[in-house]
Amino acid sequence: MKTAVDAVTRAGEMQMARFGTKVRIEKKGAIDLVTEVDLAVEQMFRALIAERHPDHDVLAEELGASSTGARHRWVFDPIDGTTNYAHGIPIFCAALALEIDGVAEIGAVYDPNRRELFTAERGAGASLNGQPLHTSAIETLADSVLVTGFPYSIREAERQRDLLALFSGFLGEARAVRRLGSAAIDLCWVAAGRMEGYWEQSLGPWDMMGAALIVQEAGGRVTGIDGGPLDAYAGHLLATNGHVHEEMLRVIGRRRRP
Ligand code: LIP
Repeated sequence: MKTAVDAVTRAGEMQMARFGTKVRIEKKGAIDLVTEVDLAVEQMFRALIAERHPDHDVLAEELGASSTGARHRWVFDPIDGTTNYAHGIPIFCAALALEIDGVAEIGAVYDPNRRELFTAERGAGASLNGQPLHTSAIETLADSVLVTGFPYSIREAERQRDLLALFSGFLGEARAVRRLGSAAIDLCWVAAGRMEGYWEQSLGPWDMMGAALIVQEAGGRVTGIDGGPLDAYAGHLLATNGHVHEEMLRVIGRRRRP
């Protein structure tokens, strides 16, 4: 956990040092960006793990995976919310998980704009800046604030129609729906009881793995978007305070094509 906290807080310092300045931006796709800060933060992270845990593997968003077959694997997103970061929108973070034998055992997310450090260890609860985290007690969708995100493939017509059908379905059922641009922050705000449910498809494991554990350890429920067991490598999930999970699955069942 010390390595996890050191990694995400150091990442946050590097993010803020260049935030709002002119940074080099490259396109991985039509609307999928990567900045020089994403790359620098990931290189810092890889050096930190190589120094402290040289026999561990790393999987991170920008530079891929080392695969030595180690039991321990760090899964890292150097900037979750890169589009926000590149446009000067202060909603981004660094997010990581530590997998042991394929199971996420530690999660850590640091939001440097609000100086909020979210952590969780499987079976030991979740915390925000050292204080226990709990999901909200709201029991109905009509009283809930939800949040989602859209994949970089959103411009594909068929995909867009399906995604907007789901979005409008929840608009008609919930108090409000938000789209913040950072999956890990979306998940941590569900864990903190600020929102009641989050769903998204086509994510990377680095976007969701650590923060999904934080929701679970804060008393929430996390499944695949179809209600099956969560698989962070399948790219889709539904995370809630537990109370509204079944109601959200019913809306998804009506609105989502398999
Ligand atoms: C982003 C996610 C966000 C999603 C974006 C993108 P990135 O991750 O955090 O929830 O809607 O499409 O995947 O690319 O900023 O690390």
